[in-house]
Amino acid sequence: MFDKILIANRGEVALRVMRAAKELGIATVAVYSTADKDAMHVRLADESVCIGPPPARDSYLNIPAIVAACEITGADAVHPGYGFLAENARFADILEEHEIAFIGPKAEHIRIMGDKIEAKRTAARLGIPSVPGSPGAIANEAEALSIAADIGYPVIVKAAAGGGGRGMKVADGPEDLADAIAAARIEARTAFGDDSVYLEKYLSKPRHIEIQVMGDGHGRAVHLGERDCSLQRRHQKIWEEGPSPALNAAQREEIGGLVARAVAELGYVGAGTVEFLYEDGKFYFIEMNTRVQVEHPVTEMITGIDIVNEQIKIAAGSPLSISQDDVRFLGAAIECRINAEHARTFIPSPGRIAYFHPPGGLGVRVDSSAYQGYVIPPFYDSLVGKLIVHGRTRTEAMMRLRRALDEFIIDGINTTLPLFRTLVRNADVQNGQYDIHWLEEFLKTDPAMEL
Ligand code: MV4
Repeated sequence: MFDKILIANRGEVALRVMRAAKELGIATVAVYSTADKDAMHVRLADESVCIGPPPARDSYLNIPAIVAACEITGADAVHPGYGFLAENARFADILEEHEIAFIGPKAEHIRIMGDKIEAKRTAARLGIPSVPGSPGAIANEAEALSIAADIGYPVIVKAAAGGGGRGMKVADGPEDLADAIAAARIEARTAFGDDSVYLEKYLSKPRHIEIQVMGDGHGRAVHLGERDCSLQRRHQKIWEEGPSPALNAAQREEIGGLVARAVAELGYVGAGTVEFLYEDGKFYFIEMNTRVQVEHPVTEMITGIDIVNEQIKIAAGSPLSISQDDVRFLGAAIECRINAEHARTFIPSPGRIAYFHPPGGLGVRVDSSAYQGYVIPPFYDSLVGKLIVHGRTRTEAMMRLRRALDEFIIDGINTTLPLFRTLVRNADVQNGQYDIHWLEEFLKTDPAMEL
């Protein structure tokens, strides 16, 4: 087992990783930018190292500074959290060259899944269904027109280097295709420095359902069920829940089993999430995330499995401590991402938290690094904390969420708490009747939007 883990991250996820390390008897090192000298992750770590000025590229993305922090403190492993360097294959390679363990998958698998065309090809080879489309990158307009005619319109043009929705354009008919390709290429070149694009049939009203998996690289893998992340705005998830209101136990076992077998065959190491669009009872692979995700607590609440603890043990070479038969799904969990933003305009609201009172009680979990008097810096994401509730049924979880949201007090900054208080009372949300477009449509018609 490791002696000392350096956490190459900040905020709630840095605390999340430290909690798992501490329970395994492992010492922790925090790294921080000068903007984060008063941050809770610095205070709760055994040791801390300042790695640079506020901009992330000079601190949390500064690979030489992070490697130096490992050498200074004698850390033998790095947990990257999510975001920043979590899916940077070069970072994983550099750590290996320095004989520091990367708590995550093999660099090879990070690289494959970072290329969306390669990821789809790999999924297909492993028997995972995906959206009909071009077999690889589009060479020219003529090829695109021919493939689109085969699969039928509307089609979507996606950046091979994309993800998170950037570089995507929909074409409703052949007359739109050339413009869609040109626009997607420009966006892709600007955002990723790579203008390769591919084509897919456009699904008009899917849900976003993702399967949590863990592999140990010894040929074993399990699935931990699904999360429904359809409630999102501009590709930012705001509400995640499990199980999905759209699936039954037989469907869960079928897609979960398929994904777990594929991940085992791939020789995947650690935690991963296989993302699908789900429409008319069918699953279509879109991407795989090779990191622990923001919404992993939803799965932890319904399975009782500590995903970060398992990540650490697997990275240290242990086989998976759980078999598929050990995984039991109990009740329902919902996570709300509380952001430091206005609840209707989503304008960021950094600044001092004048008063902070998190909810508590049975089935309530708050993952946050905020505290009363803390000043949220303007340089990073706007997540203040995550409220996760668990209940024996989805109805119980919803009532608990309503109660916990009413109890949560954050003064001094704007937060998205009021939006969640509205959503938890909404009939469509209560009935689980939503797709990936529901929230943006709702926000257009919500009377509170006028405020
Ligand atoms: C799609 C799609 C419809 N059809 N692919 C957006 C992010 C990227 N990961 C994939 N995305 C989509 N791919 C096909 N063939 C619609 C989306 C999409 C979306 C997907 C998941 C969650 C939210 C979304 C919001 C808009 C569009």
